[in-house]
Amino acid sequence: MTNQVSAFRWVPEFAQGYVRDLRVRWALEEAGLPYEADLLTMEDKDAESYRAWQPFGQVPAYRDDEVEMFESGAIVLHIAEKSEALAPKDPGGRARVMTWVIAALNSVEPFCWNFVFFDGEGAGADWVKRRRAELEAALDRKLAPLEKRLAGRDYLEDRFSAGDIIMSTTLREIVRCGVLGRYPALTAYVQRCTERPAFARALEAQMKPFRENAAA
Ligand SMILES: N[C@@H](CCC(=O)N[C@@H](CS)C(=O)NCC(=O)O)C(=O)O
Repeated sequence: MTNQVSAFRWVPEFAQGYVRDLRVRWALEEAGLPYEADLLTMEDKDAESYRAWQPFGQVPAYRDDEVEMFESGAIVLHIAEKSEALAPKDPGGRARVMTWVIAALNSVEPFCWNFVFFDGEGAGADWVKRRRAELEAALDRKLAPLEKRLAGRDYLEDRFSAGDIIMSTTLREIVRCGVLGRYPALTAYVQRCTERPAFARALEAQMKPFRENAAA
């Protein structure tokens, strides 16, 4: 069977280009593996059949001949097992890739997500105004060490890997809120990663149905 990735047929403009199936599409593009997108409406995601595939009714979910799974980080790690384009062969190198994937999802993404919320649904709320500085300081405690790590390096390790897919898509979320601009190495890193041809193909594949299904 062709590798399948679930994605939305359409999302509001602020989310276009940021939906997390992008990570999976990008990994598949880097690995040179073909796939088809299973496009969902907002109603489809609540169907029992989809919840059996992705219990939270979110995207992405993924299946191939061997597995059926969800969670973008887990899926990208699974694809990395199939392709040296995403992880080196040696166990030490693979362990480092897994480490960066989990670091991005567990140590960095929750802090970035606060700012996506502040500038979206939370914009203007009193508690956001009160807590923004404190949460920006918490985010800085994650970004400053990463800035140090990436100064003078192209990627998190000595080559591009699945870790860079997850870390750069995580950091890319906060470019819009202006916080990343204070970190030149991280800004250059996100730009370097997202200039990769495989990223451009993945982004276009996500955006195409949004254009086609845009409300008239
Ligand atoms: N931890 C999950 C998060 C998935 C996620 O947040 N998906 C969003 C799109 S980026 C979604 O499906 N939102 C619709 C909803 O929650 O109803 C992953 O990385 O796969």
